[in-house]
Amino acid sequence: MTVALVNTTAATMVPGGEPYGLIEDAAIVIDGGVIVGIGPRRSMPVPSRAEVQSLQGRLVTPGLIDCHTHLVFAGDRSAEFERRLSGATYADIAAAGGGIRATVAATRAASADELLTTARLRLERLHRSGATTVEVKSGYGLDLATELRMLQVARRLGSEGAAEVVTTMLAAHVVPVEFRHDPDGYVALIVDEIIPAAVALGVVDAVDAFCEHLAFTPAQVDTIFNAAAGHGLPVKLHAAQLSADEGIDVAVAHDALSADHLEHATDAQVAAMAAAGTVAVLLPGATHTLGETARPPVEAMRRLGVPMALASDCNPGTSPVGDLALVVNLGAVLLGLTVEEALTGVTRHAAAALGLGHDRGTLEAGKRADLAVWDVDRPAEIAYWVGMGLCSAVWVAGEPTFDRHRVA
Ligand code: DI6
Ligand code: FE
Repeated sequence: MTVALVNTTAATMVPGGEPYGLIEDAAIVIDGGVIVGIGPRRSMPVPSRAEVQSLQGRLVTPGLIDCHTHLVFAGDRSAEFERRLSGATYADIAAAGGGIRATVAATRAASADELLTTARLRLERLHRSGATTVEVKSGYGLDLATELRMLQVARRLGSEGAAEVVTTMLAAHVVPVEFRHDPDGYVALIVDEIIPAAVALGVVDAVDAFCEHLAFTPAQVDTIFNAAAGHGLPVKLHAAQLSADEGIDVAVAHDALSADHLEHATDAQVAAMAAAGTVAVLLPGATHTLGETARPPVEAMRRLGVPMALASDCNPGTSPVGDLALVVNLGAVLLGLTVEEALTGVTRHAAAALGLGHDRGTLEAGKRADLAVWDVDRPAEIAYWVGMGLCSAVWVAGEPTFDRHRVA
């Protein structure tokens, strides 16, 4: 079926022309789930067989892409949040048996159905904030069975419709208690058993690790990335979130898709990322939730041309965030991105961070017809309004998944 969407302003996010790649009074022609033509309506040939639909004057952007989430998990850490508000630190809570370990215990105890039910609700909320592609990591299992269960649940979510899911193995999130005296033994388990089993089941699209003094060393990350390469899997890294080390250098050496967090990245590391084309994934939800004062070196990234993506980091400890419009706001307000940079961060650059830049992330002919439709006149409003829920319709691969105006 051919559809032509009209009566809309399109923020195509295609670089090089108008800010936001803006097209006023646009027509978008969709065929077979793909955009086959987009341009000003007066100069856009609309095939006579096309079903013409009005977007009622609303703004349309590419479907948003959340390229870093941990949205499969069990348990509840809102009490930790309350304790932090009254003075406890993230480290105090971890030392008292809370933090990531609490989520690992709850996730190990949860069935696939339980994980699926809670993760589905989170994915649905992200989708209703405009997300059409969502990356989902494992990393709260830290044993073979639970890591695989998390990834199977993520795959299943992706097969249910709504947003498309891309899966990432993060068995190297932290060292599980049972390996606390033998972290290299755990790395060997990841390399010898967990990654190969996930590959055999077809549930893993990329491999991630958390490089930090309280997690894994650069040398351990290097070992894990070598294993990923042996299976033909791309890699990415949680790097320089809490302290500086050589993690980013390891990521660049392995041609990582992205390095994420980066609050403590050095100038030399930013330059190395620019040279390698590594995407910087910035996660302002964690900055906000933890009240962190360190900021990623946005000015150096901008100057050297490192592509900056933004993501929710949706997780129960440091970023309980499930709305990409809020992430755009936080990227602008907390990290100092321009609104155009922030919107590029959840579209074109987020697609690049997932290795999907060839088929999504902008509105242009040849890309998937993944669209978010907004109750605003100008793109800047997506960053400006907070908590307004302004995404009013989403299309995935040429099909509307919901439209609040039409349902009303
Ligand atoms: N960095 C983080 O901020 C989260 N994981 C990571 O690698 C923390 C996740 C949690 O506290 O559950
Ligand atoms: Fe994360």
